[in-house]
Amino acid sequence: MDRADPDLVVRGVGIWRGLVPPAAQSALVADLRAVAEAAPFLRPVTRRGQALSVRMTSAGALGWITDRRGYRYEPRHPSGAAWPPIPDRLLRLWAAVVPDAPPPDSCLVNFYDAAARMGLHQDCDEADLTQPVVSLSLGDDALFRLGSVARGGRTESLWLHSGDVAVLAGAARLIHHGIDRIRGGSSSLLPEGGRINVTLRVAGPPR
Ligand code: MD3
Ligand code: FE
Repeated sequence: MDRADPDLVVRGVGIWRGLVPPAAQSALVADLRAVAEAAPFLRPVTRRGQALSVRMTSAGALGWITDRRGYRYEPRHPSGAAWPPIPDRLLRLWAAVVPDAPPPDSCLVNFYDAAARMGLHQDCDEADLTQPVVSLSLGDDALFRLGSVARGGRTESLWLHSGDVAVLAGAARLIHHGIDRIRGGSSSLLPEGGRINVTLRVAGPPR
């Protein structure tokens, strides 16, 4: 897991194709199962009460939550338990792709079934928006859409596959992005199918 340059750069987003090899993908799925056992997947709702189609949980000091009170980072799962620690394998992935960044304090785990989507949005709930975000795709292929920092305008789409890693840094950190579609049955990594996306972030204030 050590390739200095991304395979492609789309609108400033660096993408490493298959950076995580199949055996490591399986090990990561086992790590994430343990995370979900300690912090069960949630079906989040927006402030307006709209259910997201993506199920979510987190690891690390802070987990991203949305409910009737809105979007935010919280130190605990709604059960009241602290989020489990970020798996070491993911901390090593972060260090390999963003060696100059401080360690991540948040690991958001998104689960998509074949019908799930994520609308175009910006990630701006983190305290320091100059810190990078690292994303890892596992399982079924996903059609990823990239817009601009400003709202509106043209967008560009590409498929993400299991083992692909995206790094969102610099000007690309505030770009609009979303997931339009999951190609059900395209991967056998997850026995029940679907896709997991893991995003590692520095969410809290500098410490
Ligand atoms: C571009 N997740 O969790 S990952 C999210 O596949 C999120 O689950 C999507 O958007 C997913 O917020 C996309 C790729 C990604 C993640 C963060 C970004 C792209 C990004 C932040 C800034 C720009
Ligand atoms: Fe996002």
